[in-house]
Amino acid sequence: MTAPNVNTLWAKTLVAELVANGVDAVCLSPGSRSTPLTVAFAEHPEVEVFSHLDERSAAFFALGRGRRTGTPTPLVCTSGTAAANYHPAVIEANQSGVPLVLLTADRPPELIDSGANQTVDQEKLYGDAVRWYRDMPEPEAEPRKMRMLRTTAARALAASTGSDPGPVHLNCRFRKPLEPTRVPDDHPASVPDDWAGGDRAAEAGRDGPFVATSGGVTAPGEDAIERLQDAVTTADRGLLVAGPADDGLSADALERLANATGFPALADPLSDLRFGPHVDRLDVPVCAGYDGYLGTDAVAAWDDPEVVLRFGASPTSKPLRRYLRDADCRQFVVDPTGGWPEAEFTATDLVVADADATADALAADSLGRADPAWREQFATAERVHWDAVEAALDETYWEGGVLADATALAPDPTTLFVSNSMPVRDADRFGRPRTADLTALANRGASGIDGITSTALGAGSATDDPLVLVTGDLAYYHDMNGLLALGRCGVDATVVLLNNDGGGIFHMLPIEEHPTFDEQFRTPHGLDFEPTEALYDLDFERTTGREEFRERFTASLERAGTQVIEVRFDAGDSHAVRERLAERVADRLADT
Ligand SMILES: Cc1ncc(C[n+]2csc(CCOP(=O)(O)OP(=O)(O)O)c2C)c(N)n1
Ligand SMILES: [Mg+2]
Repeated sequence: MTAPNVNTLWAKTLVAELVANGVDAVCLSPGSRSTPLTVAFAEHPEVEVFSHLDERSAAFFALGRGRRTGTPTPLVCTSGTAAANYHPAVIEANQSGVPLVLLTADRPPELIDSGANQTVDQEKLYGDAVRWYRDMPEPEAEPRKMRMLRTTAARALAASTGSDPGPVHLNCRFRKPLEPTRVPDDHPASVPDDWAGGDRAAEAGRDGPFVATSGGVTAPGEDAIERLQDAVTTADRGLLVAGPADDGLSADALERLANATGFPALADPLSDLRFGPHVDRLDVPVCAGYDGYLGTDAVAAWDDPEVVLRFGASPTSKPLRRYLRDADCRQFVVDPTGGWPEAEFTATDLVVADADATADALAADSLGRADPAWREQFATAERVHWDAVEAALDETYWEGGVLADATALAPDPTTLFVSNSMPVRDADRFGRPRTADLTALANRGASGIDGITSTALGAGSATDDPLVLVTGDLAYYHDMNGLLALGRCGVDATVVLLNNDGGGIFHMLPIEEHPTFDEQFRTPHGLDFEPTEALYDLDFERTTGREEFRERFTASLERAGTQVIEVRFDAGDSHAVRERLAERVADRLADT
């Protein structure tokens, strides 16, 4: 079959090559200039199509899928501001290393800056936020260009998923006709009758990818392993710190490293090491209450660690970041991308290598085990912290209590998405380690409160796990458009809406005392979110008190469909509970 015009040939070839390289889904948004790509994706039998009306939500949805799976879901939009609406998600994908492939349609080059409709400068639109950019040439039935097209598709995916994953942008220019209509033989967009079938790069392609790309794992150099071994074997007190990472240190590698060193492991909820069967298997404590005790006077009186091995991004917990800042010791940061994820500038060694490869190379030799008293200090602090949390849950309910309950009650397995602001911090401080396979995710690259719902639903669409989203009211408001994906993209979720009527996080800042605090920072809005039930495919439920929340949460996870469970709090009260708890932990630790 010969394509009816060169745009159709070009788009079909591009899509075929993406599919040959593993793409199996796409996020499409309506528009005219992108017609060739939209039709090629929509008609491909092996591509699952997620249709989004709002490009901003589309990009966050694709981000969620990429974050959950490590595989990009391409995005297609029309020219103009549509492409600019991808930008927030591109920034997040860049800063948290999530694969994303952006296919923006554009006009032919002579129309740039000409006053032509819906025409803007899309060249390098996302600046340095992409791993790779190509301004695609105009489609043409020409063998070398077709080979370039297929090679570019393979290269885009390789750049997006390689050792430093992230977004890739192909700006795709099309001249009319955009639809798959046959043009006369003498039309500039015509494809010669025998051409497409005759060139191996065009419709036929190859058996499999035109270019098969393979990456690899960056192994640590011998010098790095020697430095690590020297530091670890001579240390009585060491720590393993796993920060947020979608594909960081694995539980198996952590287990081997923890058992070889005897160092306590501090696991960020977003590290994938806070939850899972390994939690019971390690013979060192998997620490998760550190946000509650590292800032106390009792801990300040402990000896500093002598060595810290850090994996993943900078930890969510501020007390942990401060503790690492103040510890006078050797600090190794292991990062396969060489991204220096260390904003306190206290690292003494950067190891540019895969986390598991580094852990395994290190654990292969006998390292001598850390001082048991050091481990015991952490084990005791953990007990004090979690006892205090349990006691508080019996007495009162606060936003953090919801995170404690949601992480404790989520079925095994669950994909748990937590919004920025207080939900992720409360998940960090109150999400107790358990053996269930919870995949906790958040947008911590740029920590925006935009696109939270869409990212969560994207992550949920990519797995059979039940999906739980815990979000604040401003974040829920910010991405209400994203709720359309529930019905349109067939995603079910349990959404916990912590409604404290504004930005509760600002209570933690000195601005709380300033006269502008309420109007300009906390921004109480009084919005009633119940009407989202009538607009979107969801049931809206309001709860009060712990027991009712626990019942509804559990029931929601046993039901089909989406339930938004709103729990109302006074942000100041919740904050007071957090402070009381911190004091209690500090007092009890001082007594031990
Ligand atoms: C897009 C964006 N705008 C503004 C901010 C600044 N900001 C951080 S937290 C926050 C308040 C969030 O409120 P909510 O979602 O209700 O969570 P809460 O603070 O109540 O826990 C704001 C406005 C941001 N991070 N991202
Ligand atoms: Mg709020």
